[in-house]
Amino acid sequence: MASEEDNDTGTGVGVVSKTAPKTKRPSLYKVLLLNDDYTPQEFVVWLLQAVFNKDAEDAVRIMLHVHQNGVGVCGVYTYEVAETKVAQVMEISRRNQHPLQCTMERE
Ligand code: TYC
Repeated sequence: MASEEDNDTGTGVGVVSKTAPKTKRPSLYKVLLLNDDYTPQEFVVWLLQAVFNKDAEDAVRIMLHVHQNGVGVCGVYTYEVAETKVAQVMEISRRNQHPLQCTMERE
């Protein structure tokens, strides 16, 4: 493709244009843990540390919030990360025969 830069037939007058780079911020998703009557509290605390990288204090706080309120936020992530965390929670819970449920919701 011919341009001002690669031939000698131009007028010597060019157009400088600059468009701002479009960096669209990704949507974020809350990963929600649901309460149930059967999953042991210690398992939920362990899971929050293993899957969501919470320290022991935060893990206990989140577990108790879910226990008392029925639902709680474990973390906020981009779509694919949130999807992976939900899948990990469901799989680890299933393997341990706990009915623990986890979902995600756009912020
Ligand atoms: N309610 C459960 C119990 O008393 C503990 C629990 C907490 C279960 C949080 C699930 O997401 C949950 N053993």
